[in-house]
Amino acid sequence: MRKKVLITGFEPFGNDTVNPALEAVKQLEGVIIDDVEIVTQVVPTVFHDSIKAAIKAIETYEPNVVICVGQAGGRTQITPERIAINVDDARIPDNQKNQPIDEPISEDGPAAYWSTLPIKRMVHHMRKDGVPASVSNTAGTYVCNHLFYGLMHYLTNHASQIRGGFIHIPYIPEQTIENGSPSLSLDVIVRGLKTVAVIAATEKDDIREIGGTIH
Ligand code: PCA
Repeated sequence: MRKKVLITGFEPFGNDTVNPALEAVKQLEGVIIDDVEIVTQVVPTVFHDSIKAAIKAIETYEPNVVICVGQAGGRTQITPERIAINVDDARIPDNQKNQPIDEPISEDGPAAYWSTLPIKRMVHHMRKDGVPASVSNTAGTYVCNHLFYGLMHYLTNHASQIRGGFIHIPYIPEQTIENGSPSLSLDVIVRGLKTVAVIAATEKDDIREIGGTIH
């Protein structure tokens, strides 16, 4: 039976005019790999509006799996996030000039939600395919963590059979020409996200493999 994976990507934010997540979703729209169909949604880099856009897409597409993707400048690998925490603490304003500081995302929500994607299995398969990848234990406290928390809060309360999670990706080379930050080519990022989509859609259980961090 065909499985549908919704992948969301953020618009550029801060000083960037490009967001690799947006560039990746443009290439992933409509891709079909075996029995897995990818649909995509662009989301604004704005607190609350990003959650609304993702929920609207979930209600429209009724996917089996939702994977939200955002840029994590400075990272060297594709990083499935383990956990979303219930706090907004913005270091820079979002694209609508909101800058919440130490505010809960949901007043009555739990402190955190786990990703319900098989994060270590996704890392394992990306690495096997030559794509640099690791599990991340923090999605930060900006709009990405906010969307991740809002997604899991919605899925927990409305549609628990849909699995969801978040993946941060590095800069692409065109963003790092002057600043010397690490980057991954868009081709490699797209390849990694295709692997992730297939694994997330077809494998429910995670694997037990060393991959934690000391700090
Ligand atoms: N990255 C930001 C928000 C949008 C994006 O792509 C973050 O990590 O919060």
